[in-house]
Amino acid sequence: MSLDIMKINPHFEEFMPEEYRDLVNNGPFGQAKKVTDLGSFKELLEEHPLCAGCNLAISLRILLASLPKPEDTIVVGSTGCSSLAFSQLALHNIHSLFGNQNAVASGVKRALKIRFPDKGKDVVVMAGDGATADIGLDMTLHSWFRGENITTVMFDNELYANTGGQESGMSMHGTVLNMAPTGKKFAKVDVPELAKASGCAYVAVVSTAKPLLIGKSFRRAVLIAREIGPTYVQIYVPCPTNMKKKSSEGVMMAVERLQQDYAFKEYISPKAEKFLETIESKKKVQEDEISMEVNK
Ligand SMILES: Cc1ncc(C[n+]2csc(CCOP(=O)(O)OP(=O)(O)O)c2C)c(N)n1
Ligand code: SF4
Repeated sequence: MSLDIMKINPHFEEFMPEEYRDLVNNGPFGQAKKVTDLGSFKELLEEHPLCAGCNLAISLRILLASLPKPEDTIVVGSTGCSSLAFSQLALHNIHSLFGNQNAVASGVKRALKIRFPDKGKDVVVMAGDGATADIGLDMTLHSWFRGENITTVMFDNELYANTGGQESGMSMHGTVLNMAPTGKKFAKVDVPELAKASGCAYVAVVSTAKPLLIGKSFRRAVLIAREIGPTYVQIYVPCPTNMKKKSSEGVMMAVERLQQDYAFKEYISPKAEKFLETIESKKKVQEDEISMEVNK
């Protein structure tokens, strides 16, 4: 997609569906939208079929509002609850076979580099913990070993939600689930440490208890992946449905874990740190100039 493609031919304007016109005229394309702007523009995800109170849905909405260039972004998804929302996504997206998402994303990114050598296209994987750290772990790790310029986001709801509640490698030790009635027998896999050891230039651990940090870390991850190397963002997205909680209790589950293992954490490689200093100080100068203009 590009901004040119997003424009409607004036001769067809009156025949286009209202929703589409709204997206072109009021969507985030070509504008730098932020999490705090949510609710003030036409969003890229609407009327999704995920459960009421689903934290995965909340985090997806935040991620989409934080994309640096939605018009030049391709999302690669995998089977799981998140894939049910991708059909409602107003972005280029590919549904890959369960577990293959990082291999597919690597190919897409390489092809786009050849096809559009002068135009950065961001390729972002968004998948569940089962897809990322169990069935797709080899694809995930090997994309990091190869240093692919892609961002991987794991929606960590600590179980296989879409198939009714089996344990995953990311479930906590002892957790009892619909299909793990005697509790999980081993510890949660430490994927952020694996990501660091495997060559990720940026790793963040965050949860729906901290929406602004989801936006900030994801944006950093996408920008660093463009220039430096693979990046990884792990988001705790409690699943009230499978954990037998009320739909209103999901975010509180994330808040409770803030004091435990799901406090915000970031790892930035020295090269990525230098890169961030340059782009974030440039942005600060631009913001200061805008606020000076506004206050004149
Ligand atoms: C190759 C393959 N194996 C197994 C499945 C069955 N399957 C569908 S969704 C799913 C679980 C997904 O779990 P996770 O990645 O954690 O995502 P969630 O549903 O929790 O968001 C499984 C095992 C499948 N669709 N394809
Ligand atoms: S089952 Fe859980 S993860 Fe899946 S849509 Fe419902 S709340 Fe979200």
